Amino acid sequence: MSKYVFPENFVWGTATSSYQIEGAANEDGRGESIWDRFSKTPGKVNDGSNGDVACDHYHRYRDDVALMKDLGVRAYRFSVAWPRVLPKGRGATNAAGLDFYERLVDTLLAAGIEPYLTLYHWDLPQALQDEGGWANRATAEAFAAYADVVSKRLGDRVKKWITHNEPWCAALLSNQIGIHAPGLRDYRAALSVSHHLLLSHGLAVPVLRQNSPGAEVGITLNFAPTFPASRSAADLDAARHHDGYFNRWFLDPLFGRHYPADMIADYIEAGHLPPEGFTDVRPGDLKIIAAPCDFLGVNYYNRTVTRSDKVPEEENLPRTVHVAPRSEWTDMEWEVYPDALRQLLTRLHLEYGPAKLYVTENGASYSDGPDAEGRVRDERRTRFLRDHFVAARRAMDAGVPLAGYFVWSLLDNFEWERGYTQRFGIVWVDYTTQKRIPKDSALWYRGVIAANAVDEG
Ligand code: PNW
Repeated sequence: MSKYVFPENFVWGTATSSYQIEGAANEDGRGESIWDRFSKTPGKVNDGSNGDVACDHYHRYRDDVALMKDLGVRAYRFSVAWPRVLPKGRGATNAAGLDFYERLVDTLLAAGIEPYLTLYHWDLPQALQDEGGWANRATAEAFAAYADVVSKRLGDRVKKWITHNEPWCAALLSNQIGIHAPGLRDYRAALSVSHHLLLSHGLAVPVLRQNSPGAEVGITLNFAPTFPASRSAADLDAARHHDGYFNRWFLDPLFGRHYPADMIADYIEAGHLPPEGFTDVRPGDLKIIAAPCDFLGVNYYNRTVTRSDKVPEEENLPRTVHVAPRSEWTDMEWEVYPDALRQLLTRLHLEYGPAKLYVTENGASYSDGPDAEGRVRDERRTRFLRDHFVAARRAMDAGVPLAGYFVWSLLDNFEWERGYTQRFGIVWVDYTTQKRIPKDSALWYRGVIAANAVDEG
């Protein structure tokens, strides 16, 4: 059995987001968000639920911070609900909303837990959606003004800022595939959204630096490392396209390149962009988007194996590479494939060279609940986390400047279009009583943090 020791000061954390845990959706002046509207539209969330109550964290944040303290967690990544702070998205601020995040931050600091604050984890004020949402360039300006309000209030105490969580989801999953709020299916609009999200990030970076001296500022992307199903030219091209769609489309402009030319060509050919190209990009935008950051946040859950739909499967077979047998899948039907995390971190380091990286989300949905003694034996989650920690540690051996790791999620919570049917927490939540039970994986995680090391099982 080998022991993987992590560097001193490695940041062990947990992560959540506002709409998924807070509840109190109609309290203390919070405005409506696109997720309130979406989840209350019949047919959008598979169990018909919404975030009105969720984990009631808005009222129980002190207990939740105490829980983290007990686990020895050093850092907590959470998000601010924009409509709590600015109910209409811009203009008048809501004092009670800012007060809540100030209480949360002060409670964290008193517990010795460093706040990592995400400004946008998908709960756009509905009032801004009514003006076109992120497809409207003005929303990027509104975001910078919102960043200003939050960082003016908290910038003396919060020193880690994440502008956006997963712009691929906020753009494509939400506006092209349409299974997240606002639930549109319009490829062209989705690409406009992607640009305005990145632009808003670039506009916010200098604002955060100004209001929070000495802070680290970054952005979190979600990644799907892409593997072609075979060595056929068609499958390789499908992998190139998927990598461009999911990963490079966001990475390239953030790291000072143009949007990928191969993707612009594919999109023009498919009619997703006009023949003139990506006309949303105005002179100067790319420079704004490429504002130097202190870190890149990496959310990793699974890989993608791509197979071209242009070629009959049989024709690929003679050159098919070995695709690992699907040893295990989580309840999300996501393949468990830890080594892709090592490969992903190494690739990001070699091809883009961010100053620093954090895994800002990684975790697994498994339904295991309390047994007769009230204990949650979620061995599969422990194994999942352990194998991914080892993969990350091996990337660090190869020189990747990984500074921390945030487990998704602290609590079972509202899993978007899957409602409460998926449980990602290392802490069980009983949604009737709001009782929390640290699962076995949480107790195991406490040991990892205390030892600053993982034993390979
Ligand atoms: C992330 N995909 O969402 C989010 O940041 C979390 O809020 C969420 O709870 C967590 O992962 C688990 O789902 C994703 O389709 C949703 O590739 C969908 C995808 C990726 C990430």
